[in-house]
Amino acid sequence: TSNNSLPPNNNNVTVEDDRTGLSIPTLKRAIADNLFYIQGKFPTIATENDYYMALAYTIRDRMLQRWAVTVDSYLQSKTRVVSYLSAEYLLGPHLGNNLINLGIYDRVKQAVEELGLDLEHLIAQEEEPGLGNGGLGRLAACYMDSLATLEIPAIGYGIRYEFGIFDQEIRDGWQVEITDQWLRYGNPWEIRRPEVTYEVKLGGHVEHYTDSHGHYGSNWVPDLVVKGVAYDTPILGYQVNTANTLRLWKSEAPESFDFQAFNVGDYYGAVNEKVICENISKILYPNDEQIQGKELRLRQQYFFVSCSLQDMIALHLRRGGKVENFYETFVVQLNDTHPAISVAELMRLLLDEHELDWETAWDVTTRTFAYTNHTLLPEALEKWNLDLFASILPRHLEIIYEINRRFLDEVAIRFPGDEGKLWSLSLIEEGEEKSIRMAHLACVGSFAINGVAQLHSELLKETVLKDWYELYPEKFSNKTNGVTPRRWMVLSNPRLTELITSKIGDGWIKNLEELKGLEKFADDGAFRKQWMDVKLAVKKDLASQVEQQQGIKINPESLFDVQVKRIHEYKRQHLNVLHIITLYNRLKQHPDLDIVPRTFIFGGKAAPSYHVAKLMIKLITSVAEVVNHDPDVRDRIKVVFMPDYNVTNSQKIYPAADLSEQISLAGKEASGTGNMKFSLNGALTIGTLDGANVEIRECVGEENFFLFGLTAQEVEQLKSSGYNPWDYYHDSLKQAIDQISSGFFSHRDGSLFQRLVNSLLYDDRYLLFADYHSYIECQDRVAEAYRDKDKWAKMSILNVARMGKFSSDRSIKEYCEDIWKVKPVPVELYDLCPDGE
Ligand code: H2P
Repeated sequence: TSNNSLPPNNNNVTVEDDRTGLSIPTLKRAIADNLFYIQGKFPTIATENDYYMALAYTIRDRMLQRWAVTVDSYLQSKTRVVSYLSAEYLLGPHLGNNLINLGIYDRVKQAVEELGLDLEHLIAQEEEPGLGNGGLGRLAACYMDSLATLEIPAIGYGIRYEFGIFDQEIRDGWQVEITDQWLRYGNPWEIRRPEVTYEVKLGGHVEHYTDSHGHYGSNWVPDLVVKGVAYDTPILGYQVNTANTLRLWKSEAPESFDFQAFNVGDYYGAVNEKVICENISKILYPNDEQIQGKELRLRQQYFFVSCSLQDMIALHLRRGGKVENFYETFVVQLNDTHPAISVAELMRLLLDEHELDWETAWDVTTRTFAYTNHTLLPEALEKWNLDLFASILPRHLEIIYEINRRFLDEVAIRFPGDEGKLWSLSLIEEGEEKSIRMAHLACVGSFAINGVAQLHSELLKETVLKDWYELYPEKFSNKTNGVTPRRWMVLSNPRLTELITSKIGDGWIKNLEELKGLEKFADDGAFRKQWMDVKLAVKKDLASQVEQQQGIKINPESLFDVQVKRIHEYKRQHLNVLHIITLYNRLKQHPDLDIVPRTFIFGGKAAPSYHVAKLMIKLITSVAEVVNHDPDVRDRIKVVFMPDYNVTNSQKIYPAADLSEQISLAGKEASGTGNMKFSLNGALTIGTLDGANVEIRECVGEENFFLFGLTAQEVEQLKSSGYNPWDYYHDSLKQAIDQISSGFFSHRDGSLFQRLVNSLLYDDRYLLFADYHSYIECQDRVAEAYRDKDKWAKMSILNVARMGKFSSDRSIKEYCEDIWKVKPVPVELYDLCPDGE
């Protein structure tokens, strides 16, 4: 790969550096070079993955100067840095996104082609880091993209799980979980920083002492110390120099301790402890019902929080800051309560390690944190059993007691004689089993609290955080979620990106409001046709993928009706199934009925121990089997369950959808972000007035949105007046339910779905029956609308044109202005090691 005829080194000729150059020959040479010198392979024996790795290193090289300069400039500057603390990051593959953000997608495609390779195949080689469960982790990833694009000094902290969210296979219609070995072939995007390590204590007891100056102090004597090692990944902004850092912690055993064990001759004991240490960052916990009481999860949360806060303090001191001014360097956003232990940990670090007094430490702490809530479901609010907590974090328990004591004094002054208030606001839940309420810890320790959509933020103030709102109304605000148009349009839907750009230029990629410019083409017949041609082409791609992977033939001209998200009863995938069965029964009754052909597409994972969710998957696949094979249906309906729904797969699904199913029970979905991705890609929404659906409908116009179902308020009324599912159990709903319970879809096995059916008949917490008729009626309107393709095209164009609000850039700007008080700091590239140094 050497170049024998180097141009003469005079000032008229630029010699491109093989690690930074962007010309096609240089890129080709760099790829070949990395293939040989990093992968150790000749082209003749290289696998596609070898080429992917060679390309990934080639691209990483081209990011490094931006990254190093960005980090350096934050250290030099005095401006505040946003620290995003999240136990989950659902990043999706990096390669394609980095090419887009560097603005070199096309030239790299050409270089790769000239080497006889296909860029899309190489991109598909990447194993995505599935370090999250769903929307919450994906939101963190979109926010990292926007922070960098908006040139905001920021760092994301999290856990480098060795195993991310499980891979899902479908066997005999059931979900089977497979360990996600995403690091199997190495990860070219991360850099291990062995010098950036912190010790984290666990367990043991606390000793109190008074020193010679009469100062009272606490000494935490742990029974285990683990080491956190930083792994850094650059997060590039879109066509800016900023490359922020995502710093993920891996747990390891401290070097010291093998020796101790050797001294006492306990070799196996030492190995065992090493395993215990390494286990902490081993695996991402699925979003299970029974997450509470999982000791390892508490250790994980504390582990990453402690490493991150120690790191921030170290960086702050390195910038020359004083510890009592910590909040001037960092503002820390808590992504849900997973990192809420931060409040007690920062107090501990300030009190015990940096010897601040309580008042100063508390002042610093409460100027540092802000908390985002992501759910109203009471069962999802984290609580830790007090004894469990005490056994892992004895010092933090003391600190929490002290925070609580002082806080409750304040409450008692505000609400004299109101025992109920003390009880409901306390950080400790009393009762048979005492526990620590992590949301309360987050609320008391944060200067700002926000929900993730208007409705959600309102409901927070009326329900789960009502007493907190009463106490601290000024802390509350709303920050409606958003998604990054770079991944969710430019990367995943190049055809639509090109069409839009041909009409309004490419400014919308950074300023999504510019999509408004499309409105004036909504009545242009030729444009509508182009629009629908793009949609059809994308649908054909998905159809051939489905046929290839599952052998199911689907009609690209049919209405693609899609529901992809975690499987959960409140999200009501089974309501969608009831509609499918209803349509099927209509066809059986009137075989020649003229219906709009539909393809129902599902995707999503069920938490491994959430049995009803797994049964919902089995119901979908069982109904699919019957419907897809019944000759009377004549291919007018098809049902597809796409296995292993993840970021990679979803990038192919959103662009192909005609109809977006956002059918959660009103008041249950905090925001949703899939709803935004669909609408941005031209799907129309059928949805309830829940989460961000409300705002999407406001923006796109009610005439361009299919609304059904009870409102959150009506849900509450109906529930308090005594809801009875049997009141709705008649006609087509009864027929559908009876078929499920008679075994019609399960080879006459009437017991298979009994648990699911009973949960509906005898409880129906999520009011499927109450919303059923409204849903079916609305679906009929959808079908009628789809018959008029031209009108549909107009509605679809208007949906896209009016989605400008839902960029994560807008969300991040709001966080910056209202909560973080930070401004963009453009990064200027400079030579970090000029010649001769
Ligand atoms: C959750 C909420 C969504 C919200 C998302 C991000 C926890 O995601 O339920 O309504 O949009 O956080 O704020 P999910 O259900 O997808 O896991």
